[in-house]
Amino acid sequence: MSTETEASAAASGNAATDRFRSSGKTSAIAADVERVNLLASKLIKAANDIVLEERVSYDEFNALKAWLIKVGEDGEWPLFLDVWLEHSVEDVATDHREGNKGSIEGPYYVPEAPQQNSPASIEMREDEPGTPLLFQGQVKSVAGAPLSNAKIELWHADELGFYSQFAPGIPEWNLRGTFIADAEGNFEIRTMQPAPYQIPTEGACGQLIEAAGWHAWRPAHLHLKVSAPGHELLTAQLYFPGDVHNDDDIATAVKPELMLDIQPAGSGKGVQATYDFRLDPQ
Ligand code: MBD
Ligand code: FE
Repeated sequence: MSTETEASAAASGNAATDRFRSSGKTSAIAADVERVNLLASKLIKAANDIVLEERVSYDEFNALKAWLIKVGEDGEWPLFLDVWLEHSVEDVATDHREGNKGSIEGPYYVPEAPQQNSPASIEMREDEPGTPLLFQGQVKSVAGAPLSNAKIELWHADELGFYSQFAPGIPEWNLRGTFIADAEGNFEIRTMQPAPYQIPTEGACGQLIEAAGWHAWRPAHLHLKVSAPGHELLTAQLYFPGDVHNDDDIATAVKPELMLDIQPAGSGKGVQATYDFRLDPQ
């Protein structure tokens, strides 16, 4: 493994930790004593039950202690929690919805990416590697009405699996953008097809994956936040049919409803990916 990839893994963990700290998400935490008591007690009991049932040794206990310390040192708490826990939180948060299924946000969202009106091209390097992808579709209500003034935030990895602002040497807003659909909710965004993605393997999360004999792959994916006035914000990921990791995503974030319809591009260059969103009323 090269020094460069090691450097980028450490940097991406710390960048994700800094991003979370400055996201404002922690300000919503209310200190409800009964709720903390309930959740903390259940978590501690679950851990103790495992120790007793599996007869965990002191060596194993100390390995856990060392590993938890390393998760913090590597800045990988956002990565760890988003990969192995966020999918259940997301299920609970959205199980009332009749419209679109969503998926986890993950650790690499950055708000306020540069905004353009559709049709548009996402920001990318002049020599951005990969297959051109035309991402198109329509934003509608649950009842099927087109939603004017719909907004689509799109972010994804490049063809090497790196996210701008979390890997070094990539322009700040590369493959990130905010797009306003037309009056009928239609959008057309030109980008580059992302590759299957391996979560950073050099830090504490990678150490766990290797020690447990797992793999570090997520299928190729687009990340989105879709919104329209009077409707619930949808955080989602979209996937490419046939990706070998659609069935064994390390982050358990694939749902059958989140598959893109992929066709050869009308222009003959690259592919077009179509998806229609249905947003629940607020
Ligand atoms: C990603 O790109 C991602 O989407 C998730 C959920 C976790 C780690 C990296
Ligand atoms: Fe991702």
